[in-house]
Amino acid sequence: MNHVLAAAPGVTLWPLRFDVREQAALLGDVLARVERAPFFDPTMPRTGQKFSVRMTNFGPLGWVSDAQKGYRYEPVHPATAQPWPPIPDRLLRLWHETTGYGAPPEACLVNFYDANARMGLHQDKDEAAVDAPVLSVSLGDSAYFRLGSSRTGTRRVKLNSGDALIFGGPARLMYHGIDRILPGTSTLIPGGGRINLTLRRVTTPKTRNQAVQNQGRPNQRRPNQRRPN
Ligand code: MD3
Ligand code: FE
Repeated sequence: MNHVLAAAPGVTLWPLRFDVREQAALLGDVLARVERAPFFDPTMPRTGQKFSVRMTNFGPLGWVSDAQKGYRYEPVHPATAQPWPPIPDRLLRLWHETTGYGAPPEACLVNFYDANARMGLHQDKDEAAVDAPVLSVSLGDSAYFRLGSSRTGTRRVKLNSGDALIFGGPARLMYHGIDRILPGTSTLIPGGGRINLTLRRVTTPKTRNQAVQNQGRPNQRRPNQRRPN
């Protein structure tokens, strides 16, 4: 496998995990779903200040934020009140291929960055399932990603269209953010900009497939799995 980024333990970068044709197919999956679940403008807890990033979600749960209730996961879109569209199969496949986590992701946050958008350093702490890694895929314009805190020191990593990034184990609660977008670095998204797709497990799963032990034995009953009556 062609991965590894020597930035920190638990961090894996796959440059160009999706080639240009796959990026176009994934963007098609995303834009078709965005028609049903349009980008909304999340706002900060208490102050109600807008983020510069616009968002939507796919999957059973979606990350939202507003002045009244703050950061949280919700099963429906804040504007349409409809369930979020399903997570694209090619992203579910990537999750199972790369994370080895024996349960599916529940949330796919879709962030849209225009040329001026950014995201300040933060931790992702709104998920009970901190044992699950976070998987992110970048599409469109490149961005400077920042990793680490003022306490530990930070590293800058350039993320390009088609790159996949996993944060697990000791890296799951690392500080991270997007310093800036590099406009005009990709022609993938009509009108320019960057889309980041972040897959997360939110709730602790009741049961997990034993990923490694079960590899290549898809139909075999696992030791702790009940027989149907
Ligand atoms: C490191 N998004 O939505 S994805 C976010 O490019 C977010 O849109 C950025 O941070 C973006 O919360 C970065 C990469 C990422 C996602 C989750 C992480 C890095 C992470 C969780 C823990 C550590
Ligand atoms: Fe984050």
